[in-house]
Amino acid sequence: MANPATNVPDTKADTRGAPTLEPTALDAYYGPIEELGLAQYVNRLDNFGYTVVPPEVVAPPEFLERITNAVLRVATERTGVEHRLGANGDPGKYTNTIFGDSKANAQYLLFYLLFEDEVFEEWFENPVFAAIMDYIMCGAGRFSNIDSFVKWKTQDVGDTLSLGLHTDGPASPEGVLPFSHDMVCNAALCLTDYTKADGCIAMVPGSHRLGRNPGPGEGVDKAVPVEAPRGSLIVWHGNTWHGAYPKLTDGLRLNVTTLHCNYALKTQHKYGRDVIPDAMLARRSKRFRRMMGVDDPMGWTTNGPDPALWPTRHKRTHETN
Ligand SMILES: O=C(O)CCC(=O)C(=O)O
Ligand SMILES: [Fe+2]
Repeated sequence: MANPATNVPDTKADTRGAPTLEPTALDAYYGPIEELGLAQYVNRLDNFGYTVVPPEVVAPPEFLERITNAVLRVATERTGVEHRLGANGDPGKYTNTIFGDSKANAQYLLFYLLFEDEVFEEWFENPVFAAIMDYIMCGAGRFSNIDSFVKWKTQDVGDTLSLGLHTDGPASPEGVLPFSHDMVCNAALCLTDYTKADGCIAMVPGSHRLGRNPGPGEGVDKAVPVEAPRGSLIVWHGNTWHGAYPKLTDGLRLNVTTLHCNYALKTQHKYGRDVIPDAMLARRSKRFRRMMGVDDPMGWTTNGPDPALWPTRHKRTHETN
């Protein structure tokens, strides 16, 4: 690899990619976990593949109220149908094809929430959430999306999961996932209680250690419901097999879901320097700027990479503040 400033090959100075253990980087991402008292949650995350952080550790009730109201407002505006927690959902005029027929599947995804309300930016800045995601991604993460799954009572109550088991990670064509590190990880902030009858998420404990996607129907008998009160944060590794149970009760199951990905991947949502306004960056942390990929050095044209943006080893991606 050439030094981008001089374009001269300089193998001595360029050690990116050399597998070295960096205790300072490990401290940087484990330190906040200990400081915030989150060790027990990441312990379960690493052993079972997922973890539940209780509401009192995640955010105050006022924050939960604000983010719930924001999601309900966006749902109402996009669908043209009034949404409230106690009533079943309706995609109305909001069409996206992620779940095929949303009415039949009794759920839809509310995409691209970042620009809908400042409360979504604030959620990205939550210190507990940030510490856990930075720990998993070793500081090499990017925000990939911020969505809400809007889900209600299904008419077609089968004996199986209503969302089949899958992982969120990009696999090889053969379905192999990386063992060494997470290319993605995911988190759901529960805006309603999660119970099996209410259609909670299903996880296969330990499946993150298999390093591959499930085959058709595989693992369903080993899936467990992740029951958690409103305000809980459920976090899982990119390799963890998960799905969801059908909702058997009236009213909404609502969340805010935020996939994170390694900086080398494309983000699901359109973020980056072309879309994140300066005003948003001005009111947010340096971490927010980095996680939004604002200084992504890729996308070179005739002059190659911009030396000001080019990372030296992982320095930029490991910035913590
Ligand atoms: O509906 C659910 O709880 C599962 C959603 C899911 O698979 C995801 O957020 O990646
Ligand atoms: Fe998923």
